[in-house]
This record gives sequence, structure tokens and C-alpha cells, in this order.
Amino acid sequence: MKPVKNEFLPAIVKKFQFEGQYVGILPYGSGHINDTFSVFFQLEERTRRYILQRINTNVFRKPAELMENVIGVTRYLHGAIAAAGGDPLRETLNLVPTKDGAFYYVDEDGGYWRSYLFIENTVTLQQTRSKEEFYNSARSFGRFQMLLADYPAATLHETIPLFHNTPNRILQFKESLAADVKGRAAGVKEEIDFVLQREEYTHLLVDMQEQGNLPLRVTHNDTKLNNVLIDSETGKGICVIDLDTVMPGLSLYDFGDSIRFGASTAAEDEQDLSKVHFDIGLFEAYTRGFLEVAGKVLTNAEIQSLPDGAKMMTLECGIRFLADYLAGDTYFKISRKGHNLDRARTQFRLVEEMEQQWDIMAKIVGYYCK
Ligand code: ADP
Ligand code: GN1
Ligand code: MG
Repeated sequence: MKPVKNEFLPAIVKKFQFEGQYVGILPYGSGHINDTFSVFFQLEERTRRYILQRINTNVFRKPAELMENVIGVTRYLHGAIAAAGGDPLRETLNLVPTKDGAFYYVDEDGGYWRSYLFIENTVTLQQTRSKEEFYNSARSFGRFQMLLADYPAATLHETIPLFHNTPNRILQFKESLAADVKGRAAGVKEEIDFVLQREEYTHLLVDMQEQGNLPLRVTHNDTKLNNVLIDSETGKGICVIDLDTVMPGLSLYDFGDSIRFGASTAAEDEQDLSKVHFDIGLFEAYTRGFLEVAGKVLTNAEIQSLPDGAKMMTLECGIRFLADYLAGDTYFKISRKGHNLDRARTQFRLVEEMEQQWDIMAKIVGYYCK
């Protein structure tokens, strides 16, 4: 995708139904995929913010279908949250329409733009700060899954085909490895071996699902900690965001992706691996929060497989980072040389430590089996 041209931003802003006097626009957030901005408006004495995003169409090939999903899911959540006595303007994303009454705007270069109400007095965390906050985020993602339990899954488009199909991720990795377009493979032999040694394991969850042992549900599929807005005063999870990958999936994907990001003692891109550890206390806190809310709908097979969800999502993400490093950093945004390799290494470190603490992980989830 071409970089966003800053001088065109005010013209994009004009397309949306924003309230007040335009003040300015700034890049926002730390997502790896979309281009996100916050837009400031003055309305009487108050400053109001909106989120404006350009969807990454390299990653999401059918943005109109993606927006159909987002419209459907946010509308449904709005109703479910209101019915439960919650505040739908704070507890789910709300799209801001364009002046033409659509929910996205396509610019001259084919860029897809959308806007959300900015949810104020919240923070997004790039790393877990406390057990309690992580537990709270687990309750939010658990609630998200519960609220969407009856959503008509068949109406959802698959926005990225085979997104969490880990064997397919291995195939893509092998393609990047064979092409080795930047000549980087020779320098990462150890990491490549780490992946290949676990190739057989990558089939576990898709096989269980195909054999009918794990049910398909409506899942978020990108449940890292910075995709939940945390109330800055109470530390409670307020709103699950980044709905681009809401699709039918396994509950283990949502559980697992949260663990891979949040049960680490360091940031996803920490360069000093001596700081990166899998924290079993954080694993326990997240498991408790997630299962307190979503546990009643999960089967015993799902609960017992939660450690595999955690390990699989961590391994898969490491494979994706390493594949992108080999391919020349074309998928995930990077801000330094070797960024994707650093990210891959943290993931592999976490996988190793999960393998070492497997029995304790199994014991923790076993406590919740019915
Ligand atoms: P990406 O797919 O690139 O991760 P996200 O949709 O997660 O994009 O948005 C990037 C960041 O923008 C989030 O991590 C969060 O900090 C912020 N953000 C997104 N939507 C909102 C919102 N409605 N209110 C406040 N902050 C938001
Ligand atoms: C991306 O969009 P963002 O930054 O929340 C990626 C996830 C990865 C994550 C790793 C659509 O998430 O799958 O797990 O980076 N999203 C997509 O941090 O590929
Ligand atoms: Mg995000």
C-alpha cells in the first residue's frame, strides 16, 4: 500500500459526519496493520475526538465484505449491550457515517476509510502491567464471545482466508524460506529449525476441529491486549476493538492469542530475550477471567485444550513474524531493522517456556473442567 499522503487527510475528514469545528489530525495507536489517526474537533467548549482509519487492503483483500462484517457485528453488539443495561456508546465500537450516509469512504487511490467514535478515558496497553488488569481484559474478551454466541455465523465473510490455519502458515513460511528474497535465511538457522521441529504439532487444532472435537464459534481472532480499551480510572476492560478479523473460529484462538501477548513479562518486540518469560501467574489470572465469563458455554474438550490454544497461537505468530522477516517485511509494520525477527524470537522463547510449564498449565485449566 502507498503511504497515506498527509496533505490529503483534511479532504478525507470532510467526507464524514463529524460534529464541530475541525482542529487537526494526528497518527494514533500502535497497531501493526491499519493506518490509524485521531481527528480533533471543537464543539462549543469541548474538544471531541474521532478515530479515522485506512484499512490495509494488502492484508484485507475484500474491504467491502470486511465492512459488512463490522457493520453487522457492531449493530448486533449495540443491541445486546443495550438489552443488558450497558452503555453501547462505550462498550462497543460505533461507526460514524459519511456525509453520503455510507459507513466507509473510498478515496481516489482506492483507499478505504472508516471512522469510529473515540472512546475517551481509556488506555490501550502494549504490555501487561498487572495481574488484575490482565484478568479484567480476559473478562472483556470472554464477554465478547458470549455476546456473539448467537450471532448468525454464516453471514460473516472470511476476511482473511485460513487466518489461524497453522499448517497453512507453515506452508507460507516455507514459501518465504525457499524464495529467501533478502538472503536472510542463512542468518536465522536456529529459528527456522525451531519452526520445522514443531511442524507436526501445528496440525493439532485444525485436525481436532475437522474430526468434530472442537466447535466453530464466532471469534475475534486478534485478541491481543491492545485490542481492548481499558477504563483509565477503574482498570476494567471497556470495549473490544479491531473487529476486522471477526470470523468463525475456535475459542482457543481467542484465548491463545491473548496469552501469547499478555502472559509475557516483556513487550512483543523486546530485544533482550533475558527479559522475556512466560508468566504462569498471568496465565492463571487470564484463564480465571475468561472462564468465569465464557466457561459455561465451552465444552470440556475446549477447556482442556486451552494450553494448546496458547502454545499454537504463540508458535503461529512467531512463524508469521519470521516468514515476514524472510519475505522482506511486507506484512507487519516495522519501525526498525530486524523488528520482525525480534518479534519472532520473543514468541519462540514463550513457546519454549510453555513447553517447560506444560503440566502446570494443564493443572490450572483442569480445575475448570465440568
Ligand atoms: P490495527 O488493526 O492496526 O491494530 P486498531 O483498530 O486496533 O488497528 O486500532 C489501532 C489503535 O487505535 C488501537 O490499539 C487503539 O489504541 C486505538 N483505537 C482504535 N479504535 C479506538 C476507539 N474507538 N477509541 C479509542 N481508541 C481507539
Ligand atoms: C496484527 O492488527 P493488530 O496489530 O491488532 C495481526 C495479528 C497478529 C498481531 C501481532 C490482521 O494485529 O494477527 O497476531 O498483529 N493482525 C492481522 O501483534 O494480521
Ligand atoms: Mg489492533
